[in-house]
Amino acid sequence: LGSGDGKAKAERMFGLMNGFLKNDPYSLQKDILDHVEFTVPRSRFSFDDFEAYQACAHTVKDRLIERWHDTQMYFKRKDPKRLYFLSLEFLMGRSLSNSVINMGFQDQYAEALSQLGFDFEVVAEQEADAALGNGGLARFSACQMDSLATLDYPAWGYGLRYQYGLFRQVIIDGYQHEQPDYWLNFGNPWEIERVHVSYAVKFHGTVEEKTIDGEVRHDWVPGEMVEAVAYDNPIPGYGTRNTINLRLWAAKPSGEYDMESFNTGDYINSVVNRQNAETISNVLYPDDRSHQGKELRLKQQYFFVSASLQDIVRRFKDSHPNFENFSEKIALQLNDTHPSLAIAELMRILIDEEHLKWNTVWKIVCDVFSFTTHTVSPESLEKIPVDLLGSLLPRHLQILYDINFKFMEDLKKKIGLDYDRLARMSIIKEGAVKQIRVANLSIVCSHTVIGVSRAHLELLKTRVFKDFYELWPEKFQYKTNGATQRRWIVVSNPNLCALISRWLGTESWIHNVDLLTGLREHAADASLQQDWQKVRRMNKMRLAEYIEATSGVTVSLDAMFDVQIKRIHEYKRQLLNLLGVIHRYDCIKNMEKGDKRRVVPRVCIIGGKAAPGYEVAKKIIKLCHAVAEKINNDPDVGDLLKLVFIPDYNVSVAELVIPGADLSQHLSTAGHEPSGTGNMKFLMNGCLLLATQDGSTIEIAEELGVDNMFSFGAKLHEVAALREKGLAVKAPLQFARVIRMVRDGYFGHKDYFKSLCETVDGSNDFYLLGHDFASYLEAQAAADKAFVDKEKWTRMSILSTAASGRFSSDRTIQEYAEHTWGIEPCRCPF
Ligand code: T68
Repeated sequence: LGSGDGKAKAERMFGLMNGFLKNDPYSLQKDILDHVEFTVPRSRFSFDDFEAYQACAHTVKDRLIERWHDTQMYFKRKDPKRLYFLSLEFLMGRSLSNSVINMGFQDQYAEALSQLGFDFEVVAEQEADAALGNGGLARFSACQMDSLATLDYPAWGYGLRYQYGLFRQVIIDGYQHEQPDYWLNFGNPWEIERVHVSYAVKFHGTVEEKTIDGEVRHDWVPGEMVEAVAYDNPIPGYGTRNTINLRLWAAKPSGEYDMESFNTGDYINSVVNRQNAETISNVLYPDDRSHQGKELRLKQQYFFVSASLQDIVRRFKDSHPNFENFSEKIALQLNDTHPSLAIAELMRILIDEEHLKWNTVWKIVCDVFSFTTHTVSPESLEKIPVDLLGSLLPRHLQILYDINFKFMEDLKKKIGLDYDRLARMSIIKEGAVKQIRVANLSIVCSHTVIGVSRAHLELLKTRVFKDFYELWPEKFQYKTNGATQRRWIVVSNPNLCALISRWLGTESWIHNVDLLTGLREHAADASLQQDWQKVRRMNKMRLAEYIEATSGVTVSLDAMFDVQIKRIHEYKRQLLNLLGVIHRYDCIKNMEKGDKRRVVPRVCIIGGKAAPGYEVAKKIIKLCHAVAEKINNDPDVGDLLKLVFIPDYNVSVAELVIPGADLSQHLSTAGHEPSGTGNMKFLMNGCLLLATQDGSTIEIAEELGVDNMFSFGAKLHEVAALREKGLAVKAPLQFARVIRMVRDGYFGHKDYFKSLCETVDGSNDFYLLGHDFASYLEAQAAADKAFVDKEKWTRMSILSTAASGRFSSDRTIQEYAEHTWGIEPCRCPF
């Protein structure tokens, strides 16, 4: 805190604060009421659940800020190597319960609120999800932030503060409609607006070359300037004071630049044009790949990386005299290719603004970046039209050409004049429309390229990035994804959490999740089994109430709750699930009355959003509703089979659904799911998996034993062989029969479903639904059989939770920290 005057001042300030904020229930109550009265502001004699939530959130934020300051001050003093995690998407969900639990004030808050006449759970449910992301990639970013904070790593996340998150899904007549997600409408008590932390981000214009002292300098004169303003979101670790930061940028009109246009006299239009700047951070692009080549998307990407890098370089310069040890002090993680313009931006800043030499900067760049890819399909790799980039970011295009020229020269020395391979590996794709291959750029300029599961790395090595792997095998690694047990057990399944702690005799598993293996020895214990079943039934009850409220369907708690929740996509094969349901229905319909007694009752639950432009996915949603309509109203079926679609699937809905699931389905065609993380969350919660051998499920099966799950479907090498044969596979008769039912209009909407049926017809059946159908039904039958044996099912359920330790994002983050980023824990001691 400095010396002399500074120190005396600091001591006086500290005295005035009277120590840290107090966290006993009485102090919390007082603080909550203060916020009700002065922040919300409502009268302390009259406020509702939502206002209680707002006030409560502000008291939590105050405490977070305190810890945040301490942590950041400590980082500054210690100056450890820092990680900056760059991601265009974070699916944070709700913050209240998570923050209170991580800070350790859960009981105090519950008591404080209860004495004020409120229920903590009800208050927490008032919070809107922060849905600044699409799916797995974005939720994984959020899990990683929790683990980084908990493991005391000196890290920050950077992203965009979208005004509208992922669209809300509304179902009308069984069809998906998209509505905007007005998540900031009632304010966001969690964020801290930093009006003083802002940077100008330039676009368009021209690049002028000047020679100064014999050196060529590039002066980019922009045609447009937008201000990036920081909004900080504190992320508390569990069981530590460490609180890290997620800094999100919002676009605002630039203060200085537009004087000229105002002087031209068209005042109104000038104001309107300035305001247009804000559109940059307006809305998250839904992942339908159609955004490729869109100017606004490119602007978003550059806006966010430019502001982040300006901020990172400024912070570095604050405490370092020069850039000599930049790469010893900073690791930059590219979360997929979306932030990869950061490479060119760092080069631009260091060369054009800091006047470092090209070779020096090149070395820095190659030492700081690591790149994780979350895709398997070469077609979905991002490409930017050269013309678009040249017009929006003229200086960056020059830099990219320079990088590519140097890379191509080096490559020729290594592989000779193999023009096909050179063309494939080039960062610039030649052709009628020249394009930048962003993945190639990311690989060339990163020290490490990371796959998200072992199987994913194999695909990268042998298919997606084969040429690069052969050139630089040492660059390629895998770090299997994970999920944080804090959110996915402690917050979302408190009863299971308490039960686990009781049986393990400790709560330490919450930050040392390997301890969960300790449950294995008790898996057959009758008393644990009984408690386990009780907890699971309570969770099912909660889910059943939610189903009734959202879809009007009453379900039996004795039925197996069978869940598939994730983005709707052909490769994830929700259609296979639906065809299985139709088959089950058909069997029940054709059964003798007496045989029905042997049917294991099921509630089939599907949830997920379809990208707005993805027709096939939207038809799958409609089919689900059409089939549900028929089955749920058929008196021949009753409680033996129900089908429900849960609308507007998001993080909070997942928190409710996952703990209540008996069985969960992960049906991707082998070789198509890079990792998957939903499977891990179900596993943690003791839900059995019915899955293909794909992505991280392969590793789950190894950890759990394949006998403890229901595995089916073509394996990776078989998929390849089948496709080579031109998919000349005969689908089983049952498959043809269920398809015919849909095609012939048994569920109505005959014309509408025609093209959907065609997607799985013979040689069109790219995702092999026909081929896998028989083994899928066998796996389903095995699940039915196991479910009837309560003792066996419960044992498998306990073993699932016991095997989930390896799939914690704590393990993932520790591996990244040690093998990729080279960062060490820095624990704030205050
Ligand atoms: C997912 N990818 C993978 N992408 O599909 C999943 N894409 O297997 C994996 O577990 C997860 O990433 C985490 O590694 C995505 O979620 C996107 O959401 C996305 C968004 C924009 C553009 C492209």
